[in-house]
Amino acid sequence: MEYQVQAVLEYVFRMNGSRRNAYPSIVGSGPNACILHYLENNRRMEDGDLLLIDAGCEYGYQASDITRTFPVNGRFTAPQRAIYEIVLRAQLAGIAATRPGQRYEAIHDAARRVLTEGLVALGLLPCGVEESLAMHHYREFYMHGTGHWLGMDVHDVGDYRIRGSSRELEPGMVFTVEPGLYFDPARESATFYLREFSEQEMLERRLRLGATAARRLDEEEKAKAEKIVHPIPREFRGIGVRIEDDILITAEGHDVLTVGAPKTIDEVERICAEAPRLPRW
Ligand SMILES: [Mn+2]
Repeated sequence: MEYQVQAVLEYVFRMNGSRRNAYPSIVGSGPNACILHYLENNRRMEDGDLLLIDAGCEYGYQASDITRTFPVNGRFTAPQRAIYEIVLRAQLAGIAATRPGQRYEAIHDAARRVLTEGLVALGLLPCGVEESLAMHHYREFYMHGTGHWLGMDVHDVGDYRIRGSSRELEPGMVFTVEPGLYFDPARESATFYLREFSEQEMLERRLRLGATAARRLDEEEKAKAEKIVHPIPREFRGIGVRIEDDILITAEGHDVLTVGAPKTIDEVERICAEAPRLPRW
């Protein structure tokens, strides 16, 4: 059961001196990997499922926030592997963009470009890479941001933009890099609207009009735009993958604080095949 995996994980946290979790553990298998804030953790895992674990302990009053996605039977299927590789490439591209002086939003830009390239290559988006980016079509399968500040709280305080422009990274800043892709098990197709927009514009509109009026205007624009209904092949439905690390900006570049957690397909499959190593009481 998912909650039994949660119990083992939190046992390891406690046995290593962490009194609390940084946030409620997400242990989502199969279709539950596609639910961003899944907290029930009450499903029986099945052969062929992916298991998405987003969990972090608090230690010395500092929060951590790590996500890894595992194949329940120890081996990724071909479609799972294809999606995992795209998310991993996007995550590495996001991390590679982290250094002092870089804009915070460069991380999201790098990650969504790689996700879009991968989705286009798999035939999951109806247009080319540049058009898909300009129209934000990746959002059908990647509906969250690429990270957040991390500190005494898991979504720590701090501005992401100052006077309208993205903040520059400075040594000592800590944040997460966490791209993902999610394919609802019941969704046979996605609707893509042919209209370009900038996130900056949308942000300003929301500030100017308020969330409700901005959403209404957005719906009106969508209704007027041309659209393409594009199929989602059955083999991808029900796949949810997210990979998340914690990054410290240093004087020279960055330090991946969670580098010890297996991440490549080979590393993940290898650790799935190993005998458990639980701390003893
Ligand atoms: Mn996070």
